[in-house]
Amino acid sequence: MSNDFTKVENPVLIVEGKQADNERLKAESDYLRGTIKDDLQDRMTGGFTSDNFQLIRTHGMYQQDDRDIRAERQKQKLEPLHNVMLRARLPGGIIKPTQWLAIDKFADDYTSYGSIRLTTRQTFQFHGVLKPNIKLMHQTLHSVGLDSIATAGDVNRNVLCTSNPVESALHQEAYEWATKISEHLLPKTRAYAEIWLDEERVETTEEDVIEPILGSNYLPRKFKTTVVIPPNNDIDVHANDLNFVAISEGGELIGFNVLVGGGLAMTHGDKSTYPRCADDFGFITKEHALDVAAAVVTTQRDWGNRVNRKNAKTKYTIDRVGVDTFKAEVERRAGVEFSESRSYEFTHRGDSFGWVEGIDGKNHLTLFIENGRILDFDGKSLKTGMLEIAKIHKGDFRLTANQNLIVAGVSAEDKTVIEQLAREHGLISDGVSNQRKSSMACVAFPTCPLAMAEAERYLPGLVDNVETILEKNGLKDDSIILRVTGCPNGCGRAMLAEIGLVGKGPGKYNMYLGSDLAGSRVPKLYKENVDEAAVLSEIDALSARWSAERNDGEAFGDFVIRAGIVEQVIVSFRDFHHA
Ligand code: SRM
Ligand code: SF4
Repeated sequence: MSNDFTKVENPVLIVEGKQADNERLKAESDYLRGTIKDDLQDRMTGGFTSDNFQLIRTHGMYQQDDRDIRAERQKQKLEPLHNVMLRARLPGGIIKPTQWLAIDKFADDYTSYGSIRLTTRQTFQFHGVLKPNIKLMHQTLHSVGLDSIATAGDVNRNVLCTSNPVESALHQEAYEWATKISEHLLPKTRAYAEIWLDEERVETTEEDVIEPILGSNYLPRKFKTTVVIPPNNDIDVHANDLNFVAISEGGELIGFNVLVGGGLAMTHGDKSTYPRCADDFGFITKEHALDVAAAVVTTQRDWGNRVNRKNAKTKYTIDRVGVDTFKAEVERRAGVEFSESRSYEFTHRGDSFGWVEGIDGKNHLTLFIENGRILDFDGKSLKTGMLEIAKIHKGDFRLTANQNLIVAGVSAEDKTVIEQLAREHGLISDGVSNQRKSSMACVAFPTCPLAMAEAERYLPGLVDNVETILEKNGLKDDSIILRVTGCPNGCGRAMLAEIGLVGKGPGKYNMYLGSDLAGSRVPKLYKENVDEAAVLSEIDALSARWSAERNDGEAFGDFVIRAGIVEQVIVSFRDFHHA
């Protein structure tokens, strides 16, 4: 078989109708340039106008304003205090100490929140960068070998890789694949370099194919890819469009099982939207990874719904055309046949905190960073601590997909001083409960324009209360995977939690129960539109039953299903009903 990425117009598989406005703006954008360059010079507004508001996303930025002060500014007849959030591209989450020094300084000097925010997709965000400083931000990143290309918008996003610090050779190879896949699927337009780095434009002719993989209209919707090393599903495969599950023999990578079509977002009240687990297409040897990645992306590019953005992601395309049809098209385009899936098992998610020694003899320290927010708090100078570590650290840092950070590759002689710095600055504190370490929230207020309820700012206090409840119910050292997202877009991956709280309105959440430790199933709606008092009283009652009735070692999510508290949802996502 030979590979063939050319577009196949199969009318049956293309959704007819008036295309979404985003399709027009991508088509008219001159390969993501728009008029961003001119807009940057316009100081009458702190924001970006018309299509540029969307187009800057493909350069890794979102226009935002601080929602805490929005009403006050409106009263004063001022425009919202526009600024941008930047999300860096960091395949596999690896960042060098020298790079850290640069981003630390930029966060201090040019962001209004002064923080570095680690995300659920292994990278960092700056919040609150004003228009006059945006170009400098990209140039600063570029000067240390970083960029923010394609971390947002209708493209393939930052490629994740399991942060496995122990099996160094396997991790290294998986990480290299994550980097190669990221590069392979990146937009090829020079728009980013021209706008932010002042690169001269090289004129092209009509015959030149600028975007051989993404196409001139890019993808119908965002697209997410991972490389995962079982047994740790720390990157949550089922949140992603395309996953390469590393299959190894004797510690050596031989290939990947390919899982396609995961995604978590939904819209309250719209039953055509739902979370969905990815389907296993089968095994490929590793040399086919790039062709298969391109084949999945181009199939989604050509068959994805460009009429209704709410149903545009790969998960909906697969449900519409059928898994077998989608898979056969991927095989045809890649010139590869999937063989039977190799066996593997995910047993857990999340990070293991503290020191571990890798098989290469190096030491790795995983730090718990609550909500991924690196900032100097009262009594916990996390940002200064990270800066001090970066000044002396000779290895690298690895951001995890759970908003935490690994100080990786520490020699035996540097262990003591690094641990001392981490303790001095509150980056290690012995009193953090297992429950806190198993809890996660998305950003939400004040920066996220889509937030319906608090998440990051709400989580610490919520966990205080849950800790008290668990202790009362004899579960002090136990934990429940608890995740909060401020709206049903699901950035904190509540739809893969044992208890997922999904924002419905101020102080109100839908409560979902029943994912498992490995993250192999989506939880089910249990209570709708509940406030904190109701959430806590439910957690009290449910955890008391779990404590009294659980089988030996039975996790909370498994218990609620066995006890009939909620039904199990595994594969039938078209039957996933929500309010
Ligand atoms: Fe997300 C939009 C933050 C991971 C699904 N997400 C947003 C925006 C940019 C709001 C917006 O569109 O204006 C949020 C910015 C908040 C802020 O102020 O920083 C936002 N998403 C985040 C982050 C920072 C949450 C965090 O606390 O870490 C994560 C950044 C990831 C990264 O580094 O790339 C983040 N977002 C996710 C995930 C989880 C994942 O991928 O593992 C999901 C669910 C998985 C999925 O895609 O199905 C997710 N975000 C969304 C969606 C819904 C997409 C959809 O399919 O409909 C939106 C809204 C949209 O795209 O229209 C969204
Ligand atoms: Fe914002 Fe909603 Fe994502 Fe939270 S889940 S960051 S509220 S878009």
